[in-house]
Amino acid sequence: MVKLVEIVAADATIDLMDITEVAAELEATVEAARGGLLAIGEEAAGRRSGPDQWSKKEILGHLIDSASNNHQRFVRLQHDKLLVMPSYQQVDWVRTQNYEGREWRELVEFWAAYNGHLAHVIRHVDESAAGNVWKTPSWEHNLGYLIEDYLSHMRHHLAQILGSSAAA
Ligand code: NI
Repeated sequence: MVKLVEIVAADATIDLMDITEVAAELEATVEAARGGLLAIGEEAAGRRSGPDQWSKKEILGHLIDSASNNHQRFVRLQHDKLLVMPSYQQVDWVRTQNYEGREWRELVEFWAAYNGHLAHVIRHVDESAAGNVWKTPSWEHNLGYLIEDYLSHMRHHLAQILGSSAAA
């Protein structure tokens, strides 16, 4: 497989993997986390540690939002070299969808299934599109970076939910 090394040179702060490896790592991360997530009880999943803190349900909701927003990026950036898009207001997304009102188990299974599809999408990405750019009012990154950053971001939040060792 073609390495992303050249095409993400402008986004050089990340560890570079090839696209197939990212897809496999994504699947492995979801598989490793799923059991631990399901072991968390409904009450614990909905508890906030402070008024401005997300509950576990809301953090996982934020990961579902990340999946849906990045799904758009991963597909659309294979059709256009440059997309100028509105910003994604992540706190508003979580609040508006009332993730507190969903059952924890349903959120976990939805998150896992959605990521199964995203791994499939990533595995079939047209690598000639990896340098195509998503531009918002506050940042711009290419597709190769966005794919790797998607996985890093997921691991960061899984560590918040499960404890740092469980999602490493
Ligand atoms: Ni986040």
